[in-house]
Amino acid sequence: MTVKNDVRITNFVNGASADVIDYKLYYVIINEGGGSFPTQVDSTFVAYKGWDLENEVFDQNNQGIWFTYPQTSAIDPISISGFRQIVTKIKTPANITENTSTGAVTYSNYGTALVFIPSGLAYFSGSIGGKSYNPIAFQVKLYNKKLNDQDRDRVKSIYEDINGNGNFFDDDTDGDNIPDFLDVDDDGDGVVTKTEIRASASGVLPTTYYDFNDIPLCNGTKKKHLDPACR
Ligand SMILES: [Ca+2]
Ligand SMILES: [Ca+2]
Ligand SMILES: [Ca+2]
Ligand SMILES: [Ca+2]
Repeated sequence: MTVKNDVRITNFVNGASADVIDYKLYYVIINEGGGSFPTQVDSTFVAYKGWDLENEVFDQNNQGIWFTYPQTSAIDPISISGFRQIVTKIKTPANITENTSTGAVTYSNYGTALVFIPSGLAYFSGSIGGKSYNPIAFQVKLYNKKLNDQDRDRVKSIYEDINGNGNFFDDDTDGDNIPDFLDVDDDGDGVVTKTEIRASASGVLPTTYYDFNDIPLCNGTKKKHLDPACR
């Protein structure tokens, strides 16, 4: 498939990488998986093995490690663009079971793929793997995922890709350059989203996450938190 480099300079809407090249990402889905696809902004628990062109393994994790994008702290592991983009093409396991006596976790029917990543979507001139400007290959296994609410406005990030194109950085309802999934006041009406999505009848703050469908509409059309005409 042809992809763009999704590396960002900032998390603002206009913070995309200056790299506009079309890259070819070659991949083989070994098993699609029996669960569900993660989005760009979900946390993913991934086991992987990476090879360079000399067929040497330069990085490997068999147990799985959590990746969160965008990174929430400097200690989060950094994933490369080609790696991130392939993980959204496979599904989580159909079942995750833990052996209560040994603690061993078994993932059944998880998504796994093999991907060849051109250097522009990999470490580029970085030192990981020690091979600058070389393409690399990864096998990835998606063991689990977690939905996030990056801006803590009680609307899960998966519901903040308003135009539904899989890119969370191009949705900016109020045009203030902060994408909706990172904006505490999505429609810029001065009332924060987590207040605005209160059920209008009770006025009570949701104690758990709202199902997106339960967020009240403004004048029967747009969701309240996305329409500055209602607050
Ligand atoms: Ca949110
Ligand atoms: Ca979008
Ligand atoms: Ca905004
Ligand atoms: Ca608002």
